[in-house]
Amino acid sequence: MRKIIFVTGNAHKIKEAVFILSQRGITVEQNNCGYPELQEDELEKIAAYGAEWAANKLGSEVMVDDSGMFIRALGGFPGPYSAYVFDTLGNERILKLMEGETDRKAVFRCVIGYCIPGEKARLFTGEVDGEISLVGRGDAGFGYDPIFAVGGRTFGEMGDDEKNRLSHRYRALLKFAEWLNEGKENYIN
Ligand code: ITT
Repeated sequence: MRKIIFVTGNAHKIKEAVFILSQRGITVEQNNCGYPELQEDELEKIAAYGAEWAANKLGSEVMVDDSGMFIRALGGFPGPYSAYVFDTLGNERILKLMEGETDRKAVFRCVIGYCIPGEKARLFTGEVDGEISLVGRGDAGFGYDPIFAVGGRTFGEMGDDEKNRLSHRYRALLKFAEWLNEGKENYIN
């Protein structure tokens, strides 16, 4: 098994990454050292900076995950500010902002940053189209899961199994795992 250090303070992300990556021969170990989250307008820049910073600090290869929910009717808000907005407004206030809005389309995006000390980060992105529900539904998962729906069901209503087969994180981690495993095969041959 290939082991990767995942630098995040979010235990739910670890649980999802373990679920997805263990099936692909990759073990995940959490490191809580944190990294400076740039107030940037692109998830890619935040993930690249975080991965490079953490790899150099820990002296080992690492992965980080920067995710955000982009609501079309709100011009992509909260997007790269999703963590701050979740902490300050939360789901109920977002639903209030969306009251009376008929365009409920939203996209959840995940950027995985992977870095070896002294090198540039590599990025793997995944996204899933969805809709902001009219009310919060379901208590599974975390964060925006109760208000982000795919195919009529919120992530909060889905079990781990269902979310982890179609989520933004699943799609990004799948690309990451394929790339890691290809590298490994090339190395063995
Ligand atoms: P780290 O930066 O320590 O990894 P975080 O929770 O701050 O953890 P993000 O900045 O990537 O992570 O997350 C932005 C916000 O979006 C935050 O409030 C998360 O709870 C939320 N979020 C991220 N992924 C999510 C998912 O799969 N489902 C629901 N909410 C999610």
